[in-house]
Amino acid sequence: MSDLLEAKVPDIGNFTDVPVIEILVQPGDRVEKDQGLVTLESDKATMEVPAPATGIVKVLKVKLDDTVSEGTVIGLLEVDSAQATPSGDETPTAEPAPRAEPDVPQPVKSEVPPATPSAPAQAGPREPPLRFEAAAVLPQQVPFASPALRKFARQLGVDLTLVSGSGRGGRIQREDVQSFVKRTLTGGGAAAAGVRTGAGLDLLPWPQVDFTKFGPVEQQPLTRIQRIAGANLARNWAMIPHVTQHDEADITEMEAFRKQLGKENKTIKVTPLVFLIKAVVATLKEFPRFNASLDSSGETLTLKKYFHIGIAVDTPDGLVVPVLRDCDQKGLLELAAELAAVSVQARDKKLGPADMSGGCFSISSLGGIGGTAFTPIINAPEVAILGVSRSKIQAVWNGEAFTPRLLLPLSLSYDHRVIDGAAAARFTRHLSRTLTDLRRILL
Ligand code: CAO
Repeated sequence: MSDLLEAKVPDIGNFTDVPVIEILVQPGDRVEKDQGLVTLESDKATMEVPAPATGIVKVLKVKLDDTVSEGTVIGLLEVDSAQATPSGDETPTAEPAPRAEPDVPQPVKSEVPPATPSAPAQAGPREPPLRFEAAAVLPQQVPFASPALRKFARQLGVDLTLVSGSGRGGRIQREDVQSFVKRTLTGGGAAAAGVRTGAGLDLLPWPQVDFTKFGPVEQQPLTRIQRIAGANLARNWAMIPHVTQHDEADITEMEAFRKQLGKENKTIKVTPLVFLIKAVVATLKEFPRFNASLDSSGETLTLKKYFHIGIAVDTPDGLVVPVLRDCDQKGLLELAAELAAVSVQARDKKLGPADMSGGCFSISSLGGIGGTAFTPIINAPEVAILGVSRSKIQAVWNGEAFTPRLLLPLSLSYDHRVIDGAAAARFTRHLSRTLTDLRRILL
């Protein structure tokens, strides 16, 4: 006696069109109730769609890279009629939340005669299947890790919510679990790690508001880039004690030189940003602590002897930060050409992970748009970021008279665990002087 049972994507919160990244079973495979059938990956969480009952996979209805939403049928399972109405004995040890009747998977086709009257399948009430809790798959709560990695962590008894991921988009890697175990064994402890990952932050739940009560609304899902960038920004803002030091640089002479270069080089557009890159590199050489990364234990600083600068680029899909490598070894024109190329690549969505990794320090320039100052968020694990606003001619007192000078606003956000306020003020002063007198780049 058997039924075909639809295995559907359960409630996965507000996520829709989530890609299938792994097929865990094949037609003909026998699966246990709650065993994963496929893995879905939202921008920050992986989740398995569980088998609704023990049985044989008859049909798989999705393939790799298909996108699915709540209710999408993943496949059909052949289950015996008794299985289709499991008894309480089969309840897994995990705490399944009770479900209302509509969530019980319904047999779609009966290939066999109905069960005998004595069969419990027809007699007793159906036990609800394991609830796939939406809250459990929200990015903030589910570790971003592959099923294999989660299995590895389970074997070691590691709670992945306490582990920081070093992979792309915060994905947890095998080495992250290994170093977590090492830290725990050597006294770092889960509690310390928990605080550092934000697990110890006792935050209020996000306010749930029905905006339609107040007026017409429209919902717009964030793009994938926005969601990934958002998760990183939120972590960096919550975990790094930011302070922003504001300053300004007199770039009157720099601007005259830039205009001169523009006349001489019609093919390459030289914007103030390339001067900033060179001046930042010269300043990082003077202040090596700014060209560094703090490890996840918060105990060791890695000072870098190379100068790879990340540049925040605004694209229609959201913010990306490509990295220009070895900026100390490149001239203004070479950097200008590279900056133009990566900006185009970013806007054409052609940047790969390698193009956006390895940065030492980032610059976010809003000078082309406007503004007088802002507070950029540090791009972890870097320890500082420079925000640049729009330059403006201002009257500056030179000791004898007011003279018109072009002043460029600078906003340096820094990690106060690594950098003191006085060091930050010295950094921006040095940067300002370098921009005012570019010969200092040669020092
Ligand atoms: N003051 C005055 N003018 C400035 C300036 C500044 N600080 N910076 C740039 N400009 C001018 C440029 O000279 C150019 O003018 P011309 O066309 O007359 O020469 C114009 O503004 C436009 O510059 P641009 O923005 O195209 O070029 P850029 O090299 O300055 O910047 C890039 C390139 C890719 C960084 C930029 O296009 C961009 O995406 N900026 C946004 C970054 C961002 O979103 N940061 C926020 C991150 S935090 O949310």
